[in-house]
Amino acid sequence: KALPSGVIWLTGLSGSGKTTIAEALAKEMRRQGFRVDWLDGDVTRNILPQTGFSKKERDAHVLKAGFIAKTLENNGIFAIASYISPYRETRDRVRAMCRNFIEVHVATPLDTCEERDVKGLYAKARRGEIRQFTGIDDPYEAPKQPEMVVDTRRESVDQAVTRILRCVKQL
Ligand code: GGZ
Repeated sequence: KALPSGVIWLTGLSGSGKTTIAEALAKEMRRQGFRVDWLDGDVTRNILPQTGFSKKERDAHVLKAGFIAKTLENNGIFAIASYISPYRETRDRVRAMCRNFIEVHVATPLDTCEERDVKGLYAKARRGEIRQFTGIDDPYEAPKQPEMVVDTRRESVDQAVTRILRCVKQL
């Protein structure tokens, strides 16, 4: 049986661990013979135009990424997408474009993300140097029925990858 294609959509706060999980997942899936492409918010933001953080701009960014993801899926590739993608309705619009859509909520709580503050962005947001920062002065709407929830406080990256792969293999 041919390996399936699909879209694995990682959503969560900045610093929740989306990029780390996406990278490990892509590596493991390639090792297992899947054709994989990985789209990351931080990367596509610098490539796709319309890079601001208003609702309108975030929605446009997420929909463009969703369009690329579904195009990859239609061509036999597994797209792994890591985006804050804070708006539920917009994620659901992406879901509707795809055939096999696995929404993974990387549900690391705000206080943990803020404690880690890998890039110092939360500190800047608290000082008001960055506006419209997700979780601080901009909303994050958690998925209501994601295919999977990952809590990086309780689960290692490898464990999360293993569970996501189990979901993939049920397709
Ligand atoms: C949220 C911001 C902001 C604001 C800059 N709000 O964790 P990071 O640093 O490395 O990745 C985040 C990235 C957000 O890009 P996304 O494309 O994932 O967002 S969205 O889906 O909403 O389009 C973060 C950084 O940019 N960053 N300013 N105000 N994150």
